[in-house]
Amino acid sequence: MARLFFSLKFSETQQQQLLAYQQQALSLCPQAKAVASDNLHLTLFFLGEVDAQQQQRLVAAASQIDRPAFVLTLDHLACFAKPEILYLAPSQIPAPLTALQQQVAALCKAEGFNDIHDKYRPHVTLARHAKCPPALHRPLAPLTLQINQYALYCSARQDDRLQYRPLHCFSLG
Ligand code: 2AM
Repeated sequence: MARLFFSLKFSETQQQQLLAYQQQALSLCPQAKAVASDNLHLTLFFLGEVDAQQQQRLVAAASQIDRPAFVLTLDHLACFAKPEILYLAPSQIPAPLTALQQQVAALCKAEGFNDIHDKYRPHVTLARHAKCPPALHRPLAPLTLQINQYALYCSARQDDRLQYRPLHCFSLG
């Protein structure tokens, strides 16, 4: 079994761009724990524990998805109280992101996985263990990212470090 999730895949350059936003987030909430730059991602669907056969079927189904690349503009910081995270998010959710997320969620549900949340809220977690005021909502200089790929990721500890590793990448385009 492996702990898996589908997520947009950022390039290394995009992950570096996100670091400037992470610095701003940490200045508001200094005790929070920064997410490592190579772990920065935007979840489409969290699966949890998946066996090898389910994984194969999920990859086969995701390979059939034919969706366009799109532009995503992240423009504000906010936080969830549970889990305690500080995140960067878009004010406007691009229609192609909604369509992609719905299609990915549908294939996961067809395989027997359920949403762990009531409503999908696209966000990039910048820091965890963030005890900040729940009303924290701060506009920032917009960061515009071209999204060309999503991936099935594995979450695992390696050398005592939590790592999100893309197992299969899927092109948008
Ligand atoms: P993330 O913050 O690393 O993207 C399992 O609970 C994971 O699902 C969380 O760690 C979070 O991952 C993601 N998640 C939780 N609630 C969510 C929501 N409302 N919308 C989208 N992703 C969510």
